[in-house]
Amino acid sequence: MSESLSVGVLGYRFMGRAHANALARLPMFFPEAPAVERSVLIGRDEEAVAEATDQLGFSEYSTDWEDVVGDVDVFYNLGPNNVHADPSIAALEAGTSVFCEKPLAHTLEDAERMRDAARDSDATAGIAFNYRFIPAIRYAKELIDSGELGEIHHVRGTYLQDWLVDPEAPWSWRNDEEVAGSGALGDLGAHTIDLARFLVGDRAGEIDRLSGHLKTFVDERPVPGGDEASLESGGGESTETREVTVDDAYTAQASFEEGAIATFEASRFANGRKNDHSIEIEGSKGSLKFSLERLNELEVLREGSRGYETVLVTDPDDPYIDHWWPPGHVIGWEHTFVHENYEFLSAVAEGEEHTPSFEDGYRVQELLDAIERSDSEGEWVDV
Ligand code: SOE
Repeated sequence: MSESLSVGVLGYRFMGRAHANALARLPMFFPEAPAVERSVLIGRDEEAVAEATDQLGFSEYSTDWEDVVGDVDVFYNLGPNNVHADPSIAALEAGTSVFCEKPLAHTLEDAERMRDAARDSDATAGIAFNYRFIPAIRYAKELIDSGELGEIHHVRGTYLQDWLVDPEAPWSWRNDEEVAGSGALGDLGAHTIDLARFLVGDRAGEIDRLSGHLKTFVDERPVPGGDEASLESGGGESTETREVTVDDAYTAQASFEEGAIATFEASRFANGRKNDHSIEIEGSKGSLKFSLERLNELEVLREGSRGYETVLVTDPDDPYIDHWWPPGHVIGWEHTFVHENYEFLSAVAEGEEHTPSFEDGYRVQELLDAIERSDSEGEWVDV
């Protein structure tokens, strides 16, 4: 391996910018992180990828992932869900480490192939569940692991957005089952289910039984522009419509092996909620509440106390905070990407496994799949 890690990134829109920003911040704020070269940016639209290459600070671009995955030390797969499997598997087979956006794949079969490829490869494979890397979430995990909440009884997770509540909001690949696999369920629910597993899994075990319900409120939407780029960005105008083949919202109830029970919900129709990812956990001794809209805070109920206290998680000894600003100088959504990139690239440089792994991504995908099965069969399913 060369002195610095060369990185090839597939995807240059929302997630491409979030990860490129993280890579640029690392040497400034995490000087102990391995050195990284933003080597190749990959995309199908040559003009757009060339422009993004300059903007995001990459050395060159390619329009074909097959030319890149064996030539770099690390491959980031930030493309739509149906292009997660083949490029990631090819990279792992070539000994290239892979960081893949969530959900792991658009089908359980592809997720299984990816999990197996990661098992068979000596390279590091990680899934980008960025919300695990919020300092307040790490703090919550420490409280739960140290037994401060006691036995876990309840987990309640919601991820609420409203960008599709307007029936004229444009169709995009996120509305297409063949590309995305599912809608709010895979895009948002994957985050919540991963957080639940991360936070309480060591005490409550895995989710072993669940029932799910999926809902599509608007089943046809106007197609913008016509080309791929405008489909992604929502730009352009057209009178054509296209069918929505995924859910706009889901709800699920679940039980954990050790007896805790959970409810989960995500929606793109929660009018007034922009990007609110919340999790609440109640245990025999204490409880906690977290909302992404106040991501520097954790509400904690401690044993013997009459009410919740709000803990501002910005002290130097809070996870990752010593890398940023003095106490009370809050951090934001983009910092979660810096933290996860730091952990992932450090694991790559050390030749170690990264958590969350492709195995974690696969476990989440099994649960997403079980929620869909439960909805279509109309009954609880064992996982
Ligand atoms: C969807 O709107 C989305 O961008 C997700 O794809 C991300 O994973 C989530 O973090 C924010 O919302």
